[in-house]
Amino acid sequence: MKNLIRIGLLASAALVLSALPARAADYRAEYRLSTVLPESFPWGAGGLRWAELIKERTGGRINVKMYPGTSLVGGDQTKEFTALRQGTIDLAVGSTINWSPQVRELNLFALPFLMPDYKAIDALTKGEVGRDLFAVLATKDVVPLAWGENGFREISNSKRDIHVPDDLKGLKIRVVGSPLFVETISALGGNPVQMSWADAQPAMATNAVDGQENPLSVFAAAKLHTVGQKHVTLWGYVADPLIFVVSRQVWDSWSPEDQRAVREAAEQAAAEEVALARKGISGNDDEMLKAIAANGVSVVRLTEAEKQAFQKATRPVFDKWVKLVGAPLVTKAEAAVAKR
Ligand code: X2X
Repeated sequence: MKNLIRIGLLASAALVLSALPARAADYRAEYRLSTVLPESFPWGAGGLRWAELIKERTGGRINVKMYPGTSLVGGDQTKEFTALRQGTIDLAVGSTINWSPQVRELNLFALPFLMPDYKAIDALTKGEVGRDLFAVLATKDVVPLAWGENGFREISNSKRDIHVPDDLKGLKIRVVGSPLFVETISALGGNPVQMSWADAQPAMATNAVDGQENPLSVFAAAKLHTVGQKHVTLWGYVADPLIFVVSRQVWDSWSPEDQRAVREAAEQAAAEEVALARKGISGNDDEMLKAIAANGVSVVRLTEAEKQAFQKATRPVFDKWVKLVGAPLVTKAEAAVAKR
């Protein structure tokens, strides 16, 4: 009888314990958050803000440290997603471009001229397409939480203004990530050279490459005019969203309360990051454009008619990649853009 009572007590104690939220003692002292760009860029600022909000909202139970420069994978940003799956990285704010070698659907955003304006980006990330892509990511050992933004990628170079595809002839343009970028620049007559962001700046400084393509927020914060980039063309051919994710294994080790806190922190940090990424280059706000021009950079804004020549030249690449991205997803995206 005594034994039975003892077993009963032990069993109920175990039940009570298992119902308690995971204790901070079970948590790691530090979780590693990867980004490509540091806090002087909207991207890194977003990562840091997320870490800060996580600390605040979990009462310090979850301590996240940001590692910019994709330093956890030796600067090779195309290996970031694999490192997340393997446990070298716990959280990330990553670009769709850098993860596209492992998640082919993410090439969607790099289909040339799919998204004509910011409303089009929002129509995709905030709609069914965004949810579909999160569902794909959820099958690959990560928990996607929110969409951020790197931005519309504008082309720059050290040699001349670009108005027509022919102006790209012979220009060596640094590109990153997916072969889709190599094919797009090639289709326009340029010479694409694939390399990491870390290698790109020295390559520009030494004229190993003539140009690159990145959002204006990146151009400005990285001071690309100081590495010879004196000509920028606003063509908005592609935009790369950012995705806030946590590795599935790490996520599962957290209590439901803490998971909620981390999700809400991601949503808030991402919203703030998108606003920052668009500051000075969208709506009526052209402060950043003016600052770039004031540094002696010639800024060319393509008219819709001028854009069409680039769109036409890259159409075969678009069509080829529809199959790789998945035709139903592209059709859904095109419909969402059309009715934005
Ligand atoms: O390497 C780039 O061009 C950057 C910083 O924009 C990305 O990581 C996609």
